[in-house]
Amino acid sequence: GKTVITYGTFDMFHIGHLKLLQRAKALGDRLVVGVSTDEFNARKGKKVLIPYEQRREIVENIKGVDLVIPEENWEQKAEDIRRYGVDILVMGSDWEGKFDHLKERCEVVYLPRTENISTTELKKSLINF
Ligand code: C2G
Repeated sequence: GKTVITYGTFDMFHIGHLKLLQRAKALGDRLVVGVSTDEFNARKGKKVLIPYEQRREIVENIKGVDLVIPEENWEQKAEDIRRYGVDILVMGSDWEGKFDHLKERCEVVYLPRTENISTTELKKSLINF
């Protein structure tokens, strides 16, 4: 069967994350998800509200997700593709082109982001809630 991998922070899990994971899984038979650790997000310069352990537990319990691994750095993708026998790397279109160097190792697919939802927007709407 085909193994698909994708990576993300998945902070304040929302419909955009769900639709990405669903579409990624539809491309294969097994879906591996790399969830960014709190330390890696700090290095990404990305503020995160929900701690890694909770983000990981939520993603692990999403139907269709077969394995969750920690994403600790930018460099691990090539190793993960080898280690998990990955056939397809899937990312949302905001990453378009950024992982083309991995095309030597597996298929790389960028899927359109889901409109009108993002963690940033959710945070903004919470302020006035
Ligand atoms: N996404 C989406 N639609 C949205 C929001 C997010 O399709 N409205 C997708 C993103 O394109 C990404 C995934 O959902 O593929 C996870 O989004 P984030 O948690 O924001 O991921 P990010 O912090 O960009 O981390 O090494 C890659 C990075 O870890 C990606």
